[in-house]
Amino acid sequence: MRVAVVGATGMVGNVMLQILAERNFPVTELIPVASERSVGNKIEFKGTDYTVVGLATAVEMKPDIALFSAGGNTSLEWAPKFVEIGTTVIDNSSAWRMDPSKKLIVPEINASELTEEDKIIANPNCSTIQMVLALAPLHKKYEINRLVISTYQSITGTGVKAVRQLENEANGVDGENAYPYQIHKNALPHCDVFEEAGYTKEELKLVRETHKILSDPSIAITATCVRIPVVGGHSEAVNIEFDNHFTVDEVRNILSETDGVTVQDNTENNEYPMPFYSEGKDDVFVGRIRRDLSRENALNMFIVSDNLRKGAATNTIQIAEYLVENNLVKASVVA
Ligand code: 2RA
Repeated sequence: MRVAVVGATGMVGNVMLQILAERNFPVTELIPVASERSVGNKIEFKGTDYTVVGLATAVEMKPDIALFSAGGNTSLEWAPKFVEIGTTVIDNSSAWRMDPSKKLIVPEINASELTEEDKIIANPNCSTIQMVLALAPLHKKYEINRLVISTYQSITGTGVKAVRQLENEANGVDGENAYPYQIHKNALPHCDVFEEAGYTKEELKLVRETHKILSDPSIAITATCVRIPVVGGHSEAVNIEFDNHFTVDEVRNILSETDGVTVQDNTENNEYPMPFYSEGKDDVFVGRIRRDLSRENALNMFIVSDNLRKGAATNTIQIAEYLVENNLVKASVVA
């Protein structure tokens, strides 16, 4: 496979390269793509140096698959240009997620929806992926009617500048782009821009993307997304109200049997998910599973996952793996 990684020098792009190698994805030729200021730089991938190219050059090189993590504007402008020359695009930005003609995929839930005609495929937002992976089997069994979500999101979701600022603030260095909110010792109730009715784009992504992935716009969903000074992954406290009766043991068993989910739930041993321990792993970790004593058929749980891996790069590459395994993408270059 001739594979382009668009945004190869960014945080998610770097993790994509790492995971392509880790999972031995059938890359016969890598095309690292970045902004003009990085063109010409070398990137090492599986022992071979590749030269970073610009977007126009990458299109001319006719990749079979292009993995995008380069922002919504770049995706909107360039994904169609790759498709024109036959490339299948998997995009990490929010640009295409709510487009009714584009599929929004978490492979364990809805990869079977994909066909050869899907040439731009949207990767959901990190905080959505980890949540729906745990909720999908419970929705199928008990039918969710309401979700109340509070997230505690890693600074890595904001990008490398924010991570650098966190380090600078923690080391008493006023970085040149001083993050004005003292994020190294604060909780910032502001992820992405404010949109309608006082909600941020991040909070509305959780609502809209969950409806689309679970194919159920009737679920009542409300969210508060908070940025906290950790780097290992995103955490979410989720309150779930079902239409039907459940037992906590049943829920634990269903989650334990769900691909990609690990249950960490033994409060006697202080065993529960934490971002420090999810970093570098692909699983979604679920714990603090307990009945909501204030409402019938309601449940609380705590969900943690590495937002750069399953929340972005790994999910993207799992989609690509599904396309290859099901012959939905043809390789122009055979190993
Ligand atoms: C964030 N999910 O955490 C968003 C984008 N990565 O900021």
